[in-house]
Amino acid sequence: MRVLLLSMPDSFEHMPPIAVRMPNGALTSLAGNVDTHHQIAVADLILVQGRSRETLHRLMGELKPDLVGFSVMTFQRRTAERLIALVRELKPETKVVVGGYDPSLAPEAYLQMAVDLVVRGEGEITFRELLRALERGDSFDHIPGLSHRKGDRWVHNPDRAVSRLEGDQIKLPSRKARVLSGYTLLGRQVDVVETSRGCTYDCSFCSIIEMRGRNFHTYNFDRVLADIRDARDHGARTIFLVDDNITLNVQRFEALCRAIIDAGLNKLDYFVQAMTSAIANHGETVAPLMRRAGFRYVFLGIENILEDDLEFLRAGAKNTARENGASRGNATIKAIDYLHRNKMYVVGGLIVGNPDDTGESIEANLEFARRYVDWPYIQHPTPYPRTPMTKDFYVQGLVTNERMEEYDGTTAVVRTQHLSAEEVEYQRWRAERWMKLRHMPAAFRHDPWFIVRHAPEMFAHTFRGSSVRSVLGLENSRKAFERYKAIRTAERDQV
Ligand code: B12
Ligand code: SF4
Repeated sequence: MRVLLLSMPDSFEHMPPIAVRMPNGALTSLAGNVDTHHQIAVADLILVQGRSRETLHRLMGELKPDLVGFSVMTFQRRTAERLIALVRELKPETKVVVGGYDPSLAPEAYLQMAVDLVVRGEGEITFRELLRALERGDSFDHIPGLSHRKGDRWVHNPDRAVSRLEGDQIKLPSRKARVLSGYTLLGRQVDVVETSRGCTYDCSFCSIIEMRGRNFHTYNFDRVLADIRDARDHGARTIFLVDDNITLNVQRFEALCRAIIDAGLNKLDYFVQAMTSAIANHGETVAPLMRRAGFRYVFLGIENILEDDLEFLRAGAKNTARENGASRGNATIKAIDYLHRNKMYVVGGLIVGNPDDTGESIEANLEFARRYVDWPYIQHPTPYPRTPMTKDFYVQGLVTNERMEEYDGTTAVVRTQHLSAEEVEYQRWRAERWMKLRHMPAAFRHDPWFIVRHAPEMFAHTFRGSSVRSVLGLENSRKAFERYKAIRTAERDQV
């Protein structure tokens, strides 16, 4: 069969496409796990942002797919719906399948769309079985994890158990299936690699538990190293490890760093997301190893520096420093210190705008970010489908916006007991732009040519909506904020 797999072009404020165009790891993993006679093409539409329609038009003409698959996050739902309509218009007999976090956790949203099939949860095996059934004209009834149409009703097959990632149950991704190019992270070609799946924590804002339950499964190191080599051989100079929580087993993570060093793969740059407690409690050993393995930016899920907010986010445990088994308070500063001493940069993930937040509590978090983090990644709590937090926000009557295309994490869609959603977002936006600016010299030292060539665009993106007058303080910054919001609204409507 001829299959076209697409990820959506929408990006959010912290991922300006000029500097960050990351591949979607799900699609190449699907491509690597179907029977080899199928012709699979993977197109990450972030690479053609602003030209998605034309590109899809072209690819549909060239590839003439029998099946088109869409990988969708919640904030991309409207874009997906529009592109699905385009596929239908161009080739009505093509089957359409959707998968990823949004279709898995809110399948009901897709049942009204021109969609034939929904893959819920992990996709590799379900998708392989789906292609076999389509090819043979078999029934779909025995494929776990699949929702499908039967006459005018939808049938939701039972969930598929999560894969244990043992042996070659899940084969390596197929990067050669990609038909677009231009991936980048600050000017270096980037690729994504997984070493594990799952997490056993249950942070209230995170979709992972509803997606796959509380579990943690790992790939063996031979497979991980082969995957990194394959990414490198396809041109990558930077690797983003996309595990849900790679630091859940710190001993394993340390062994992985050693394996990367021993395999000579430490010339590549690595980006990773880590838990503060893991780094704080094991920093003495893990941080120097990370440095030697080539880790450069570490996204720390700090979430919030105030205990009450951490309790609401159910993120206290993963932010606690321990000594001799006893709790020693918030782990964040200790974790940051270990990373800085080992010359890594900290991307500080913070969530502001929780139910009890006041202007002062938000400012305390912003001040923390100014002082301690190298690159701010500050978001607002966002009620994604079926997370525990979503329930809490609805019970408290704090959800003010149900336009899913705005659920991108930097648009405040809930208010607090004390502040409007708009006020929360304004406070973050106003502060964060300047924090980003401060990181430019460090980025310049690593990738001078990229920064020289693109600094004006990056600056313009960071200060979107601002004018010379507003930067000099001659115009109220709320005017600039309104312009920024208008730019974001127009940008969301690109498809
Ligand atoms: C790595 C990651 C990122 C990375 C890299 C993204 C990339 N291009 O790969 C970065 C840091 C850039 C990122 C950014 C964002 N992310 Co993110 N990210 C993740 C993370 C940690 C892992 C995703 C991953 O690659 N997994 C590995 C792949 C193989 O698994 P998978 O994606 O689940 O795919 C499997 C199935 O879903 C299914 N499948 C997926 N697509 C399809 C398509 C078809 C056709 C089929 C059949 C099956 C299928 O099969 C796949 C293989 O089993 C998750 C989960 C988590 N713990 O936080 C969040 C997560 C996906 N991100 C999320 C969000 C919201 C974002 C942001 C909007 C903002 C934010 N909160 O950071 C931005 C948007 C980025 C943008 N486009 O501008 C949410 C999505 C929630 C939702 N309901 O939409 C998650 C779940 C985190 C959360 N808040 O709970 N993210
Ligand atoms: S530790 Fe990370 S992956 Fe695990 S539940 Fe919390 S936010 Fe999600």
